[in-house]
Amino acid sequence: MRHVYSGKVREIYSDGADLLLVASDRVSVYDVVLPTPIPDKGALLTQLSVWWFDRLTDVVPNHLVSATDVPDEFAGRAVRCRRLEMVPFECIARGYLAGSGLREYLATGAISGVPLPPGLVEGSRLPEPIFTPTTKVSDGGHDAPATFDEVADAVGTELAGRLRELTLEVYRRGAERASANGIIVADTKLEFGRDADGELVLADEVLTPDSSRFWPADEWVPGRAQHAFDKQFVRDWAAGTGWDKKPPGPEIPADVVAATRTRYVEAYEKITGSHWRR
Ligand code: Q0N
Repeated sequence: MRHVYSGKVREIYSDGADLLLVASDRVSVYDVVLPTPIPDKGALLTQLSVWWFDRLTDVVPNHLVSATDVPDEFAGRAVRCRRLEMVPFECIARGYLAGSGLREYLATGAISGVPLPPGLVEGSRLPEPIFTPTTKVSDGGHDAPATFDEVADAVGTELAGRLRELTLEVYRRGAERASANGIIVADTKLEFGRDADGELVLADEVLTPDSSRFWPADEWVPGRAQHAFDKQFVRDWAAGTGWDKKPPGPEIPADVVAATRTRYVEAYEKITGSHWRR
């Protein structure tokens, strides 16, 4: 096994023909990883992603090989997947206005070239979900918006159109299931690749709180920053410490760790409808 990638909260290993995607219990706020783990976070997100992959096979095939055939030290928080030729764009669907999409809308009235009506505010629901791809910027920079035409120029119009359709369909499925259980999926980021036969395959993780913005539906108030379903306790506590949001971040107190773990368990249980046990 060879370590091939380190992200803020995940690692990738190469294992023969396969890759192992390993989720840690690390949590980041304000783009900084804090020194205190959230117990089970890696497993909860991995199992939620696996649950979604299984329920989306009628929409798109995925890269999963096994969620159980992984080394013991990673049990529950890793997946074995097929190595793909990755599409060099992050495929993002947005149903609500937040984050970089909000900033781009306020500056230009559009996101990734998709025009939006005037008068929207932070947290607004969009008239319909939109496809707002970004290009991956290497060495840790933030991703840059790409228009549909830029994606089409890079990968061809047909593939670009399929990426848009699949991304929006995955978002609609996720948003519908979550909203029936009190969670708004404001947006979600997908990654696709192509297998040896050239077939388009869904990769990375799907519809987790790390790859998507989850908001508690009963606290949704357009016109202000929305509460994060998962990280709000950490954010509120961190802001209250006077920390300047530069690394290193502060240790998280036990009560905030416990409340945050409960939120990840709740996200898993509300979406899958099954009990988290371990
Ligand atoms: C791959 N990434 C993107 C956070 C950042 N199935 C695959 N085959 C080949 N390469 C990749 C995958 C997948 N998934 C995707 N890097 C390599 C970086 N992400 C990946 C997960 O961690």
